[in-house]
Amino acid sequence: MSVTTNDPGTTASAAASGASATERFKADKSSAVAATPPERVDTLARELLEAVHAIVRKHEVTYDEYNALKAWLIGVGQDGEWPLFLDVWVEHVVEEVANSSRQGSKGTIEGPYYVPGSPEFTGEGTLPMRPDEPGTPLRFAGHVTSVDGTPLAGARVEMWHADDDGFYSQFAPGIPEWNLRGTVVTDADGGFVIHTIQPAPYQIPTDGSCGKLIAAAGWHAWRPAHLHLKVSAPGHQLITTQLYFPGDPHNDDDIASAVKPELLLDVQTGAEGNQVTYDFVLDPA
Ligand code: MBD
Ligand code: FE
Repeated sequence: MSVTTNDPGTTASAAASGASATERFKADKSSAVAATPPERVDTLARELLEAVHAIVRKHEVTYDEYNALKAWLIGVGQDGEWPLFLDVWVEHVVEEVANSSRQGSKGTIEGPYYVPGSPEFTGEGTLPMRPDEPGTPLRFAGHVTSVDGTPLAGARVEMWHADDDGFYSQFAPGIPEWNLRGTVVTDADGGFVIHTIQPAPYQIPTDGSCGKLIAAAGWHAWRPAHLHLKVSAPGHQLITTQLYFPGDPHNDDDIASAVKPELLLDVQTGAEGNQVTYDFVLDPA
C-alpha cells in the first residue's frame, strides 16, 4: 500500500514528500469537512478573515507583500505542503485545546507522516528495519494502564519514526514500505518492549514552500529527534504523542512547538545500545 514510488537513488524532495503527505491525508482524514455546521464555518472563517484584515491594517501591508503572499500560497498547494505547513505551525494549538481536560499521559501533535496499519507483534518485537539500518540501537519498554492504575492488556502501541538520516518510510524515496513503523500489542500485564534504532534530528524539507518561508523569515527548519506514538485500548481515549531525547539542541526551539517537559525520555546509554522505559496512562473514553 505504498503511497510513493520508492525509487532507489532518488533523493528526498519537498514536492515528493509533500505529495505523499497530501495523498495520505486525502485517503484517511479529509471527510471531516462536510460535517462542520454552517454557523461554525461562519464564525471561524469570519474571525480568521478579520484577524487577517487587522494584520493588513496594523502593518500597512503593501500590494507587493500581498502578491508575495498569493504566490507563496499557490506554491504551498503545488508542493503538496499544506499538511506540513498546518502540522508544523498550527496543530500544536489544536492538540492543546482537544486534550486540555485529559488526566492521563500527555499527548502532542501527530504531524504529517503517520500511516495506519503497520506490522503488528505481541509483547516484544523489533520494528521492521533494513539489515544494515544505521543508528544506535534503542530498547523502548513500558506499561499501559488506565488512570485508575488497571493494567491494560491488549492495548495497541503504534510507533513510527525517522531513520538515522531523518527520513520517514513512505514519504522519502528508497526506503522499504514499513521501515521503522510497527504496532506492539501489550501482554497480560499491559507491558510491551519495542526494539528499534534512535532517530536523528529532523529538518523539515527546505526546498519547498515551507522552506522558502523559513528562509525568508530567517527561522530554522529543525525538529528535535523524536519517536511518534499512538496508544489505544478499548474503552479508552487514544493518545497521539511524541517522545524526545535529553540533550537535543532543538528540544527548546522545535519549529513545530510540540515538545513538553513530560515528553522527555530518561535514556540509559550502554555498550549494547540505549534503553528507556516510558509508561502510558489512558483516560476512559
Ligand atoms: C515531522 O516529522 C513531524 O513530526 C512534524 C510534526 C512535522 C514535520 C515533520
Ligand atoms: Fe516526525
